[in-house]
Amino acid sequence: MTLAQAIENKYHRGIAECSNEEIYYCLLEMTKKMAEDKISNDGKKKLYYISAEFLIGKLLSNNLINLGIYEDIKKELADNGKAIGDIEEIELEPSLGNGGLGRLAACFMDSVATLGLNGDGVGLNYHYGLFKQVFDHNLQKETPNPWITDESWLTKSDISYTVQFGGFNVQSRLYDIDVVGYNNRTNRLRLFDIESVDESIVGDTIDFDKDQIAKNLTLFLYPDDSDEKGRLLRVYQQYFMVSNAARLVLDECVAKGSNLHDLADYAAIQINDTHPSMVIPELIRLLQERGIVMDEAIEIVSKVCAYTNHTILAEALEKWPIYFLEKAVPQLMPIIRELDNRVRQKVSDESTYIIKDGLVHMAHMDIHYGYSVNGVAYLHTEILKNTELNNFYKLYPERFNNKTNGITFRRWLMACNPELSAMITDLIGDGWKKDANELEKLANFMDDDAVLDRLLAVKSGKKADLKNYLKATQGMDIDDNSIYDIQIKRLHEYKRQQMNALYIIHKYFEIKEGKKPARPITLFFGAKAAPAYVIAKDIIHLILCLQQIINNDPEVSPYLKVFMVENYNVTLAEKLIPACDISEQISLASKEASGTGNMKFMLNGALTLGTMDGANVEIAELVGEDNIYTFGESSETVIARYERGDYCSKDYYEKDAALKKAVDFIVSDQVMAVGCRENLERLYNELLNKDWFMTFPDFESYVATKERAYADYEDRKTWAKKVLLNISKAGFFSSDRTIAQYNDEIWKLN
Ligand code: OX2
Repeated sequence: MTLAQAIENKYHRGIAECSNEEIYYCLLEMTKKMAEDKISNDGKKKLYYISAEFLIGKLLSNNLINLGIYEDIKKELADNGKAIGDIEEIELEPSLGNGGLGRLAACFMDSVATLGLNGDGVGLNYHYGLFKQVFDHNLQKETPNPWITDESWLTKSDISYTVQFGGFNVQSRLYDIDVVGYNNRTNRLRLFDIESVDESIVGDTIDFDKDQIAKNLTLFLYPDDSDEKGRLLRVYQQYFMVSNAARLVLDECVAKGSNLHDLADYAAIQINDTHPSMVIPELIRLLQERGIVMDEAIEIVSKVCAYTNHTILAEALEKWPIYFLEKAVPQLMPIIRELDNRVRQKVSDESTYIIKDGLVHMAHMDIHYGYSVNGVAYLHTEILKNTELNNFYKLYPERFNNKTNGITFRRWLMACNPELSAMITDLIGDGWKKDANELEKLANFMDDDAVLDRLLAVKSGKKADLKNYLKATQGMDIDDNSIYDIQIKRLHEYKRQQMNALYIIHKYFEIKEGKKPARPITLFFGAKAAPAYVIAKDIIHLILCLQQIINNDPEVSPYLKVFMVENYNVTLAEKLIPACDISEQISLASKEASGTGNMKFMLNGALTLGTMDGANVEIAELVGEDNIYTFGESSETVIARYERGDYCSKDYYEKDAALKKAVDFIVSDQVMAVGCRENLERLYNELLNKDWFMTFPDFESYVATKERAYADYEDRKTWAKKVLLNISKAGFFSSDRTIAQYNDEIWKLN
C-alpha cells in the first residue's frame, strides 16, 4: 500500500491536505502493520535479553529503513510538499535509558532481528522515562519526560501476571514494541507495566510519593536513589521486571514443548548488568513451584543465564542490604541464602560470597550461577579477569569472555547520515549494509582527490544542518566554519567533562592574551547528570557559566564558543554525531568499560581525541597511531596509582602554572558573577583536594594533543584521508558482529 492510499483510507483526503501530525500517525499505523506481518517465532531456542534500560530513540525512520520503504515514503512526501524530517519531529522520544548501557541494548535488539535470530528484549514501561533536562540559571533542573501517546509504538497484549511483594500484590500488563530487523524478521521489545500505575501522583517535578509502590512502580527509570526509599523502589522495580520476565520465559518455553528440565534447549537469558540479577533466584523459585527440586532447579538456571558486566565502578556493582530484600521480596531470600551456602561449602575465597556484611552482592550471584561472564571491550575484559573479578576468574576461567560492543549502522549511519551513506554506496556498492566489513573497500580511494573533496563536502553539509537545527530548536548561534569538537555522554567525573572545561578556560586565557587559533573552535557538550549526583551537576553548572561568559565576550567569541545542548538524548545524538570533527573520548584510562559513542563518531568521519581506555584501544589498533589522537596515562599507571593510594592533585596544581590558572578561574569573580558560589566552590575544592578521576596528571598531554589535532585540521586533504581511513575501519564496530559473537559463543540459537 502507498502512503497516499493509507492516508485516503484513514482521513479521506490527500497527503498535501494533512497535517504533519496526521501523516505521522498514519505512518505509525502503516509501519506497525507491516512490521507485525514479519513477527516470527521460528527457532526452537530463544534469547531473552533482560535489561532495565532500552534507549530505543525515535522509531519511525528506523522502521521505515528496516522495512525497506524509507526512500519511497520520503519521495511520496516530497512530491506532496512534505519533508520527512518534519514528520519525524512529531514523534516523542522515549527516554527509557540512561546512556550507553541502554543504547547498547537497543542496538543489540536491532541486530538480533537483522541477523534473523529469535530474540526479544524484556524490560519495563516507564511512563516518564529518565527525566527531561532543563537549564535554569545555569543549573540542571529535572522534569518528567512523558512519551506515551494514545496511539504509539506500544501494543497492549493480553499477558498479565500477579506479582507478589512483601505484604501486597500488583497486577502486571505486558506491552510490546516491534523490533524490525533490516530486511528480516520482526522481534519484540516486551515492556511490563503495572495495571494500577497512577500518573497523577507526579506534578511538574520528578518528586513523588515513593511509598505508593502500586501507583509509582513504573513511572520513572531509576528514581532518585539518594535516599533509602528511592533505593528500595529500585529493588521493587527490579523484582517486578524479572518476575514477569521469568514467567514469560517459562510460559513461552512450555508452549513450545519444553518440559522445563530441558529449559536450556529453549531459552538463553542475558542478564544486562546486575539490574536483572534477581531473575536467577526467581526462576529457581518458579521451577520449584512447578515441581522441580532445588538441586535440579539450580542446575537448569545455571545453564540458561549469562551475565554481562558493563563497568568496574564500585557504585554500579549493586549490593542490596538483606533487609531490603526481606521487605520487598521475602520469598527470594531463602533461595539467595541457599545459593550463598552452596558457595560457602565449595569455595574458600570469602571475597566471592554472595552474602557479606549484611549485603547481597548481585554480581557474585550472577557469576556463580551463570554460565558466561562477559566484558564489553578487550581492555575491560582483561581488567575484569586480572583485577576486578580476578578471584572469580581463578574459580571459573572458562566462563569469562569478551564481547566488544557495537552499534547498529542502520540508525548510526543510514538513518542519521543519508548523505554519507549515499556516498559510500556510490563508491563501493551497498553490500556494506549487510556486511559492514565491506567498508574496508573505501581504502582504495585514499588518494582520490575527488573522493576526499566529496567527503569534506558531506561533512560541511552536516555541520550546516546541525547549525540550523540548533538555531531553530535551542537558539544557538554557531559558526559552521569552525572546528566542531564534541563531548556527548552522561555526566560523570570519570568521563572527565571537567578536564575539557579546564581546557576551555585555558584557551580563553590564550585568546585573551592575543594567541588566536588558526580557525574558530566550537566546543559542544551534551550530558545529563543523575539528579542526586552533586558534583556532576556542579560540572554542568561550570560549563554553562563558561558558555555564558565566553559566547558573550566579543574579544573571544569569534574564536571560541561553547554550547551545552539542553536535554541531550538519542535524537540530538543523531544530529550531533554526523557533524562532528573531533570526538572527545577522554575518560580516565581503565574506567570506561567500552564507550559506544566513540564508534558512532568514527563511523561518521570524526577523529578520536582519547585516552587508551575502553574500545578506544581497539579503535587505535585498527586505524593506527597516525589516524587517532591519543594521550594520557595508561590504565596500568592509573591502576597502580590507585593501589598505592598516593595521588595528590595539589602537587600537580602547584607545579603546572597553566593548570593552576585554569582551576583558579572556577572561583574567580568573573565566574561567580554568572554562577552560584556554593556549586563553584564545591567543584573547586573537589578538584584541589581529591580529583578522584585524576584529571590533573593528564591535563598537559590533553592540551598538547588537542592543539595538535586542531593544527592538523588545517591540512584539509591529510585530514580527509584520516577521516576516510577511520570510516573504512569502522566495520568491526557493527553490532551485527557483536551479536554474531554472542550467538556463536554464548546463546547458540539455531
Ligand atoms: C556503560 C559503560 O559505562 C560504557 O563504557 C559502555 O560502553 C556501556 O555501558 C555499554 O556497554 N554501567 N556501565 C555502563 O552503564 C552502566 C550503568
